[in-house]
Amino acid sequence: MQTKDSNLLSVGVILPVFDETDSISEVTGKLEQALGPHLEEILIIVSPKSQDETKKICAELAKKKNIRMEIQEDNPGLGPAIKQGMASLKGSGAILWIDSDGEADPATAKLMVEAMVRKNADLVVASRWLNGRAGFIGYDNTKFFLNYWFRNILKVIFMTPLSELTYGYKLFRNKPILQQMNWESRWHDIATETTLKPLVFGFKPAQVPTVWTKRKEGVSKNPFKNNFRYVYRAAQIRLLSLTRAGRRKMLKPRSTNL
Ligand SMILES: Nc1nc2c(ncn2[C@@H]2O[C@H](COP(=O)(O)OP(=O)(O)OP(=O)(O)O)[C@@H](O)[C@H]2O)c(=O)[nH]1
Ligand SMILES: [Mg+2]
Repeated sequence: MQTKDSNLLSVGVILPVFDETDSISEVTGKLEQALGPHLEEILIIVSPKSQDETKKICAELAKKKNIRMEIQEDNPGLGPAIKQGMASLKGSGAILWIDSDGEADPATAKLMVEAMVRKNADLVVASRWLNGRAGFIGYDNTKFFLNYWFRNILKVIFMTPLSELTYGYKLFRNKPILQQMNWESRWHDIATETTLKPLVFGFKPAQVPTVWTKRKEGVSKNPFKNNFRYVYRAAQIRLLSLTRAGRRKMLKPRSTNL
């Protein structure tokens, strides 16, 4: 599906929601401003385990012209929510993933679209690291330290110029191969899987600076043990990327497009 002007990159947005409340409409409102005519639709994927107030807010928002809501079909976990969003937005020119908890800055989406068009990039990540420590407002110190070293190691192992490899906020060009990818993560490691796999399959990367600000309400659904899942996922992808058979395993069964 394209926006009215066929020269415009049409962006479908995946907005995963679990128990958030006020931040959801803040994010959608700011995204509408940031993306302007590029915005095709915002797809809210809401966890069925969310509180009633959350579901009510999402249903109310979905009455707007360019907002749609789907209940997450495969539970639990953030991974299947993103997988469902990718499939549901298969007609969009590009797919943006942004969280609904208010930690990501929706204004960055404008820079991401501009970078994709100007640099002819296939994957644009919002990078907190391009702003140094100032890119993380209210971030836990231990997590910052671990994240710093983990992404340094990943940068070397995956030989990529990207400074951000574990964050969910990113824009994908919706190339056919993106829809063939076999997203395996059930938990928050989907954030690293959705950056590393496109890199393995030759997506041209770009990055723009952003600032992460700790949520003002609700709680994180990302427990500390997920850090180990990120390590496992990255190691698995690197190993699979070494052989043709391994790369085939990263795609849905019976795909021939390698
Ligand atoms: N649909 C759906 N959304 C989820 C699920 N888990 C988390 N989310 C949403 O995904 C986004 C990221 O989840 P968070 O728990 O904030 O995780 P995080 O931002 O990676 O971790 P922190 O840095 O600790 O905040 C938020 O907007 C959540 O509402 C889930 O199982 N299903
Ligand atoms: Mg969060």
